Amino acid sequence: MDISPDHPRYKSLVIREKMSKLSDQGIVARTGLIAHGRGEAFDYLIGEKTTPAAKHAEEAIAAYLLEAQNPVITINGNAAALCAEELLKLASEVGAKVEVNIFHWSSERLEKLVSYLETFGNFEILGRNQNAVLENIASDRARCCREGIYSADVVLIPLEDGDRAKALKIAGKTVLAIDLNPLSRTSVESDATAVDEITRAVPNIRQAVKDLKDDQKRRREIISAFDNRSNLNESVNCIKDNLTQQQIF
Ligand code: PTJ
Repeated sequence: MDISPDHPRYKSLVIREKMSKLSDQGIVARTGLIAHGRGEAFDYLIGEKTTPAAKHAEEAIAAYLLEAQNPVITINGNAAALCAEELLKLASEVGAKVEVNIFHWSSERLEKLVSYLETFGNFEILGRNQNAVLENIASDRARCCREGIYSADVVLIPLEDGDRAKALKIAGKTVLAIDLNPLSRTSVESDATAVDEITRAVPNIRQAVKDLKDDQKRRREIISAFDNRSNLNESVNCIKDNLTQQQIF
């Protein structure tokens, strides 16, 4: 489909087309398109920009990743379609492993996603050999890699469902999320949630990694001062403010 760059929602339409194509290829789950729509709706409500609260959470996520002993970034169909290259760059900058972990599970889809990520360069992608099971999770999403998610101390889970965020917490991990919905179980369960669109959030986290790389004292201060619940409240307040300012009639 030809999309005119003059269209006021050009970027959104281009991304939708890409998601749709990758859904045909089996990279994005069909319900991933619905999840994307929910994300777009929340992005509208927060004003389609990084809020000060999101910036603050992105700094905390960078600090947690740099302080981790064994960080892992998990990638599902939506995250791969929207932000693969940036997520892989972030992983190499913080020394994190990358593991494909999907909700709509089939060995064929897992292979497709791992192979898709491998086309972005010389990155090691975990996921083909799921030899461990995360407890307290009912779906196939419990399958994971012993050398990846299973043994990680800090896990970044972009665009995740709430069950898995909770299971990772119960397993004693520090959970970092990117989720446009400040009310989602994932957002609430996590230790730090960036309520931001993934393609804005990941470059911001990468910038914060650059800024904090050589400053462990500052990283520790950021982590100890960060309160996810009050940060989420700030995002909710931002939505409220946006709505009260938009008096259409
Ligand atoms: O590839 P799979 O099989 O692992 O499936 C992936 C999806 C995303 C379908 C699966 O994890 C799922 O169903 O997720 P949920 O429960 O719909 O949660 C996804 C969350 O991501 C929702 O809270 C959305 O608001 C949020 N979201 C969607 N698009 C974006 C987003 N957050 C940030 N940036 C986005 N572009």
